[in-house]
Order: sequence, then structure tokens, then C-alpha cells
Amino acid sequence: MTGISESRLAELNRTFLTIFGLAPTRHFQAPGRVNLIGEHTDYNDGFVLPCAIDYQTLVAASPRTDMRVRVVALDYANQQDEFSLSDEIESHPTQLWSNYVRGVVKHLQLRGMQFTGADIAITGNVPQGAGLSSSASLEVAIGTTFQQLYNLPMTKAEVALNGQAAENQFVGCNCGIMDQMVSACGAQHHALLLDCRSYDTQLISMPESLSVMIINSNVKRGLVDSEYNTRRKQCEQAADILGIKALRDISLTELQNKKSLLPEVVYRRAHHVVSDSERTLLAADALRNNDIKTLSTLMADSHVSMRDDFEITVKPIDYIVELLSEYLAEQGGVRMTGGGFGGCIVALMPHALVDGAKQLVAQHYQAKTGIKEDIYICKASNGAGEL
Ligand code: GAF
Repeated sequence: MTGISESRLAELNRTFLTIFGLAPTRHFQAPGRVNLIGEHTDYNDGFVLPCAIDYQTLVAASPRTDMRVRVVALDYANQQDEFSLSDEIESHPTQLWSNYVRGVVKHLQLRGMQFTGADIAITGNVPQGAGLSSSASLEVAIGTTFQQLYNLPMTKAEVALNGQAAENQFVGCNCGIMDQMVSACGAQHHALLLDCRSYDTQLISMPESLSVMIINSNVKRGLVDSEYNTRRKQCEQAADILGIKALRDISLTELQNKKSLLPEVVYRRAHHVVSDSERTLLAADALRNNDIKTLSTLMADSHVSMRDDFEITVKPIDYIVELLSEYLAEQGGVRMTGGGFGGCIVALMPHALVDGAKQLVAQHYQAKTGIKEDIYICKASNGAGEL
């Protein structure tokens, strides 16, 4: 299923009415994302090329006047949370989902935004823990809800930055800005080329001839946070040794010339980041020009770089990428997408190849790995907004 179904929306409204006693006044959505290329480049001030997808977090909401926020999460067995805007907002001791809401609201307050409360019901269909940014979509959905209910003076990019601040400082995950930014600023039929230093964005039209397929390897993403933080530190170490602010500030050729300055592993980490950021700009051009052969090569190189230099892929994912790249034979592109250590593969391919690709994965993946995949065919979609 893509998009949120009418029946889920009706269930959201019913639950809101049952818990809060009145029907909601407004509805907002924020999408998950798939990154086409440029992985782990965002926190190095580099370039990324994600698109928002038609899997979303959906919020029903009404404003309140008594400085209270009440929330119910349909996808967590209708668990509830309630907190006061007059007291310091602290972490919820047991409900992780609540902390995304609390963190976003707290950071809105820290930005000096004025509002007097809300009743909120949340549901969604972004697969969780799959590397498709269900957390970022929740942060952006909550940020958008308050921005819209109270007409807060914030741009979409500021809603995204607020979500990232909540995730970094309240939830405690040191992510970059890509996921929140595309969830806030994505556009239908387009990928978003984002400069993660200036936050400049360009919409890149997706060729109509291509389907966006996401294959969820269903490999449990173990050690994600600790490995993510280790990669960040290695990138910072490389920048320190090279005497630059961030890996954004060196070209691939310069990096290669300075190889001997860096410990071997740190060099490979930097090599991935610098080369993937350069590939991202080339991929944006290839998409613009409908040059699928070049796109295919860039996505293949990106995968090899994540596998060998950044070491964030796992065997089952490498296997699916191999299967599909052989099948697509340069008529499309395929690579792992997202933070890594499990999660999803993204493949762009002519519509006519979709059924064959599904069959191929269904035939071989489970037999080889013992794990059953899920496949989503997505549409590049609009960023957050009112329904
Ligand atoms: C995760 C992070 F949240 C992003 O900021 C980004 O670094 C990505 O991993 C890797 O490209 O999704």
C-alpha cells in the first residue's frame, strides 16, 4: 500500500474523537524518504539526492489553550502521552516515540516559538527501522503541525532543522540533515539535490520512464547508532588531519594526493564521502539529462564505495544489489540506501522491468539468506503539509 488509506484516516479520526472527546480540526502529513545517492555525505557538509516517498506519518490535531499537549500513537497500541508546556519538557522514561514529539516541541520552544498546546493523534505507514526515515517523518510531521496550527514564523527548512535538533539533542541520535530536509521540502515527481552546508536545494525532475523500487532486506539493523557515530568520528578525524572544516572542503584528487597523511581506515572513510558527494552532483546531471547509463554506473560505484571503503553494507544487501545490477544491465541503477547495516536497497528502472525484478528477488533472496524481502514501488512525493 502507498499513501495513507481512507480507512486508516477514518481510524485516526475515530481514535482522536474517542480519546479527546472532539473531532480533530486539521490533518497534516510528512513523508519518509529514499536516498538515490550521496550517503553519509550530509554530516560532512556534502551533497545528497533523496526523494520524499508516498509513505507518510499522518497527524490529526486541534489546538488547545491550556498549555498542555496530549498525544496518542495508533501504531503503538494507542499509547498516550501528556505534558505541560509551562514546565521543562523532559524525556519520557519508556516511550521512545513520545520523545520525538517531546523533543520537537521542546526545540520549538527553545527557538522562541509561542503556542498554547495541542491534541494530537498519530499514525503512519513508513516502515519502521528500515532506513526510510520514519523518525524524521514523525519529527517533521509534529513540527509542521505546530507551525501550521499556530502560524509560527518558520520556513520548511527551519522545521527540518528543528527536527534534526530534537533528534540530535533530545533523542540522542547524531544524524545529519538529509532526512528531515527532504521530508519537509520534497516535491512530487522530483528528487531534491541538497547542499548540506548552505541548505540550498534544487528540484531534479525524475524521468517519467523510471519506477522507484525499494527492496527492504528485512535485515535487522544492528549496531546502527554506534557504527554511525564511529563513522562520523572517522570523518571528523580525517578533516582534522587534513586541516579542513569538513570533508566537503577537499576534492577527490587532492584527497588522493594526501593519502599518506591519513591512517588507512580513515582514508577509506574519507574516500567514500568525497567520492560519493562528487557522484551525487554527477547523478543529478544524469537524471536531468535522462542519462540512465551514467546514472547506473554512478549508483553501482556508490554501492561499491559503501561496501569497501565505508563498510556499511551487509552480505544480504550486497547480494540483492548484485542480482539486480546484473538483471538491469545498465538500463537502471541499484544501490543500498540510507545509513546502512541492514535496511533497504533503492533501484531505478524502466517500468517494464519491475515485474521481472520482483520475481528475481522473490526467487533467490529468501533461498539464499533465509530472510523474506518486502518490496515497495514508490512515487517521488511532496514534502510535509496539510492534507
Ligand atoms: C541516516 C541519517 F539520519 C542521515 O542524516 C544520513 O547521514 C544517512 O543516515 C546516511 O546518508 O539516515
